[in-house]
Amino acid sequence: MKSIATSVLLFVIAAALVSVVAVTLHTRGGAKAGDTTQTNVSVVGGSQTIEISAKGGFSPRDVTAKADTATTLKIKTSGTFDCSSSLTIPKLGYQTNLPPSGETVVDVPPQKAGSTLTGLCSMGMYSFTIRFE
Ligand SMILES: [Cu+2]
Repeated sequence: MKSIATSVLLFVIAAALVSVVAVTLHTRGGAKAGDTTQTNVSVVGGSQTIEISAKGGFSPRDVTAKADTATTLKIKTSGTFDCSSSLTIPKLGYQTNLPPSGETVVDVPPQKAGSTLTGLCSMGMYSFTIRFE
């Protein structure tokens, strides 16, 4: 009898763990779907601002933005001491060392539809890409 009770208990614990994992995966899926709504791109008065955070890489890594629009890139750092603080945007001939914490503004001239702009850490290990449509 005792062993049956133990088996039931183990089954209940296993079921609980499985549902926790399922909920966690589902929540992650939701967060990914949220990324595509692009909360980091805002368009105000004919120009757009794109926010990207740099710490252990860049986030978000894939951004879709409006073509033919003056663009302000805001790179946010917060306790960033890894190499993602060394940012280059080859297409713009831009290179800077981001402060450990703060906001760095990069003015990006209007880009053609279908073009992309890629930012890299100094070693090319981390990157982000903005697609203009
Ligand atoms: Cu790097």
